[in-house]
Amino acid sequence: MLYHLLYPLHTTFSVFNVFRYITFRTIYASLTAFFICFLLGPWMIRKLGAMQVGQYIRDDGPKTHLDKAGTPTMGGTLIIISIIASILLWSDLTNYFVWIVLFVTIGYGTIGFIDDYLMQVKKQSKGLTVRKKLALQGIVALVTSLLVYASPDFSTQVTIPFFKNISPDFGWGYIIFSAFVIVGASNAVNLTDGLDGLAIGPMIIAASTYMIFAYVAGHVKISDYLQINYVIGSGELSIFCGALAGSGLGFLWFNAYPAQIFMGDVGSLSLGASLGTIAVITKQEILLLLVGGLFVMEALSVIFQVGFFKMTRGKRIFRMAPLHHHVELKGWPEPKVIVRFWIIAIALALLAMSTLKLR
Ligand code: 57M
Repeated sequence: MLYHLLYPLHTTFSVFNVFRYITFRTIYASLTAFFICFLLGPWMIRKLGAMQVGQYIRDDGPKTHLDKAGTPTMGGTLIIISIIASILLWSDLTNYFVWIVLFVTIGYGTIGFIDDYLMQVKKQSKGLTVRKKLALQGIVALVTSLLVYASPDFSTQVTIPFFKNISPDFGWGYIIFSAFVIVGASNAVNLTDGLDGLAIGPMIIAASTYMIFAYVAGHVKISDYLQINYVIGSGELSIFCGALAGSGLGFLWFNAYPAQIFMGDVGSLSLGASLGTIAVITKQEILLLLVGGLFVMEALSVIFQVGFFKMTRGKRIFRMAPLHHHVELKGWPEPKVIVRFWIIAIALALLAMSTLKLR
């Protein structure tokens, strides 16, 4: 809104010209989302505490988690509110992609909210069944993918990192592929969200990385110079990535070990889905495997553990899946696991950024 209200004034006051720049609006979108989370965090924690929206802790996990019982959860609601407010203030609201990413964020946030609400407020032990949750995720992902596919001139070619000459065209199959990326990203972030700051840290890193990719993909000259797919209008998504990273930082203030609040499914599902959608729109779909490599590692540890468990009727590869539980049970203290996993996420993001030149 600020963009629409203030930029037109540049003809009279040249200072308002600054609102035209994506870089300027990205920085202020990050700061706006950060301050909303940071300032409303204490109120949210009190409110959720008063409503007794406290985390139930399973007793079959690492015993160190039992002390966390009653920690307010569903903090993801604040993350989503801060992102929406910041985007409405700083984005070009005529941009089609901004609305698509808002749609998927709110859609997955609603699925997560229902699940959390059933478990934490209504005190139903299971929340939504896995089937119902996956079906809802699939529907929102397919609608999102259709909207992306329908955008003018959108290429259905998939970018293969490090190989600029290989980019298979999936045609209409791109809709299925993109829905798979969105559902996968959302669930991988959800599985990672099991230690204080473990999901939000790598989320900030991934959002900051895609902030650069979105800017490059939306810039006709830089994308041409770096031989990256030019996606008209995608630059505006750097502002979205900025809001994601900013709200993540504001949330991390309270979610840092020892956490005063958890994000809940409302946070983890929506953040993962928005990241997946941004990867699709910026045509860096496969690169998400590197940018979000930590989420991938965690998800793979579950896939291998469950597969092996079923095949061998009860044998395990890891002491417990996801991977963070395995290392916890090996004796790594929680803060060490968190920081080491962040280090891995940063290293993978740097590797992903090298694809801007190595191709
Ligand atoms: C949600 N939720 C956390 C919090 C957070 C298939 C299977 C691997 C699924 C997996 C699962 O259910 N994963 C998804 C993980 C939970 O956190 C809540 O959930 C939200 C995210 N959705 O925001 O509201 C707990 O995580 C801890 N936590 C923190 N700090 C945070 O900032 O400490 C979360 C956020 C919280 C808190 O303790 O209560 C969770 O872990 O439940 N299931 C599992 O991860 C289970 N693994 C398992 O069963 N492994 C089996 C294999 C064969 C499937 C095995 O390896 O043998 C483990 N999780 C738990 N106990 N809690 C193991 C048992």
